[in-house]
Amino acid sequence: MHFEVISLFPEMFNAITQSGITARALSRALYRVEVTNPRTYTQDNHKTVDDRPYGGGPGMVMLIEPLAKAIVAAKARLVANGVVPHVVHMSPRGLPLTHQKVMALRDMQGLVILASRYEGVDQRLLDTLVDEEISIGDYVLSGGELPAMVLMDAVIRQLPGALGDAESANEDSFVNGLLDYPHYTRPEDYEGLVVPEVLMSGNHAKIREWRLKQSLALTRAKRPDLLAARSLTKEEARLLKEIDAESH
Ligand code: 4FV
Repeated sequence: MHFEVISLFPEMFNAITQSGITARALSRALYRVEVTNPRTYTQDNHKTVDDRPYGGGPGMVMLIEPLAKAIVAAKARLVANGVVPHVVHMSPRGLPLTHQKVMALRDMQGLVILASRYEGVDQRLLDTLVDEEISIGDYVLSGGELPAMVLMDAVIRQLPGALGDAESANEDSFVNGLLDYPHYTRPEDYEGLVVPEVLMSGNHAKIREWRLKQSLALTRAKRPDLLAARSLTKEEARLLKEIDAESH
């Protein structure tokens, strides 16, 4: 996977290239990342990348030229590496980032990710060079860098070899379409709060069933929309009936 990121704050991306699973994956060459500052593609002394909006209104809009040149150069680098580029702009106006979307992006060879700032980007750039807009949630941030890193982190984790056994467990939350079950570790008794007995039983069938039931109960309570979006196995239907019976 080749990431070509366009951002006014390239140094922010140290957060994923210097730490943790994403840093390890980079050191193992599971992906490559290049971050370009669009100021590189300005001609004026002030390296201007924004200007006032036509039609008035608050804030500034990012100029098309520096961004267009940066995107074209990034796409050319991907093509030169035999990679088909897909251009993503991080924006509250985008489609929500979901596990399904992460998996679709993971299967691509190269992503150009535009992390914008200010009020937004000249629409003509979006109309001509951006393939899709993706949002990480219905709120407004100061820039697209954190959303870009959220997307990159989620995609990198899905690259073959990125996760060892220790990390792969918490993939379950959205792989099976349910919220993750509760986790416990030492001590067995913390100020009188004890670990559920089933987890100490060594009975793996019972532990698996308990975890699935916990996931179903949590998902029903907190994200019924996820349950509605998936078909249930016979076992899940049975467990949900038990949950309902126990809650009345
Ligand atoms: C955002 C989001 C987001 C909007 C204006 C950057 C900011 C500023 N991106 N999901 N939510 N972007 O808030 O992706 O330019």
